[in-house]
Amino acid sequence: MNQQSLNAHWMPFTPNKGFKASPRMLTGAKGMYWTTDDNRQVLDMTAGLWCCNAGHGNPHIAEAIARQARELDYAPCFGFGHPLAFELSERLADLAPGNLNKVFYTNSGSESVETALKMALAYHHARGDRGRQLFIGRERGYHGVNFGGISVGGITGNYKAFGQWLPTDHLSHTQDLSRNAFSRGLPLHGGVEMANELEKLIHLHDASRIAAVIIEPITGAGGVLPPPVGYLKRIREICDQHGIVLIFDEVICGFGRTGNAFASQTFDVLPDIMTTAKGLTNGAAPMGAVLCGDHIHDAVMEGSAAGVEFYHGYTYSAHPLACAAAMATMDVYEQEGLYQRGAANGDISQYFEQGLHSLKGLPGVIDIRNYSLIAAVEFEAPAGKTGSTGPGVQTNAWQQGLMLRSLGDAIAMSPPLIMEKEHVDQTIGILERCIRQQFD
Ligand code: PXG
Repeated sequence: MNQQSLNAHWMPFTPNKGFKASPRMLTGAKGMYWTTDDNRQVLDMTAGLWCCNAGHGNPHIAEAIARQARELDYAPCFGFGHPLAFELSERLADLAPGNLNKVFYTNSGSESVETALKMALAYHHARGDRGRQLFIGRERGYHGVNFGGISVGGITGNYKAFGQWLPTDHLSHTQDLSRNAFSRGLPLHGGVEMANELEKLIHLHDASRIAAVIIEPITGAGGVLPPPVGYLKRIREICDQHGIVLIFDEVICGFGRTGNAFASQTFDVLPDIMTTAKGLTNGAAPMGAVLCGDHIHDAVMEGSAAGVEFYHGYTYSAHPLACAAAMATMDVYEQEGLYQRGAANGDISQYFEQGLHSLKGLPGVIDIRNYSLIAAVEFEAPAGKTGSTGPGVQTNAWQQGLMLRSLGDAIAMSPPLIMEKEHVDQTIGILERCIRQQFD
């Protein structure tokens, strides 16, 4: 590709000048591997952007999308329906835990988050509890890039140029290297104590003003931080005591990443509202879904005047092609046993964990953390704190045939759930070399 043809595309979350000076082009993908424009095979340890949980190029998913495009390419979803949207909703409700039985469709994780925040407000509003307008997020939380999401999110770069326009406060993040560095699985220390910080925020703001707490069960883009033991349960208890809606953002955790369909099942904590996207269609079509408890839905239905009950929706909500992709994706997850494949105590997760922790002691490595099939290796920050160390390792790994995700001074991995031991071996071999090359 010549330089001219690279100019028009303003790329998202990308150092555009750097990319255009040295492009990294993906031209194909199959199973665990990308094909590049210079015909290399690169191992995908990121499942794209945490979304291709069944690996790439699954024929069942591809055929379902093609078939649907021929049969019903588009259907308006305001005041009209198409059968697949209802079938998919029933299937998702069956898959989800507890009373998360109502499904609202979006086109992305960011839109799922906005939808969930609005659902929480609509719920309180419908019940006459209209003072509840404030949201509690968490430092290092990533909830997409729309204005609600960047307000409840806790990643400075995402809002410093744009502001945080919703009334919010934030819990502290849960990383504690002094006590929990090199944890295998959930960190053991500080869970309940960290969750109790929510009580302080409630005391400060008053429960009558707080609509919802939104957190990722495992912080993803903020650095992969599995919750310390007891943390999520304690957050749930405190929300219950104070009538606060609990939203789990499962955009990354959902669809098998933690060894169950959803992390709320893995950690046995039921939220009132759950956001999903990414793995819902294996990344093959843009789609998100918000699942809410019957109590949330019913309160809005009962508390609204005749007519539209929830003034919200997208032109492409429940898009037929996305619904077809999601149905086919769930067939694949079920048939290949992928929801459970990454169980924390399962074969492949254990092998991955052992491989990762064998990197302990390498120069520059200050933490390794993992849960099920999500992991991060963290490096010393660069001297003088200019720039970060993750991008160097990521670039070097890419050149050596491995795609990782760099997150500040860490690199993250969230492989497709079809990963085999040979892929772990390949990853650890390249990663070790890259770490030595960067820090020795
Ligand atoms: N919530 C969570 C928990 C996410 O991880 C979103 C919402 C937003 O989803 P959309 O589909 O609007 O992008 C995400 C997205 C990274 C990275 O740096 C992570 C995400 C997206 C892009 C990059 O690893 N997560």
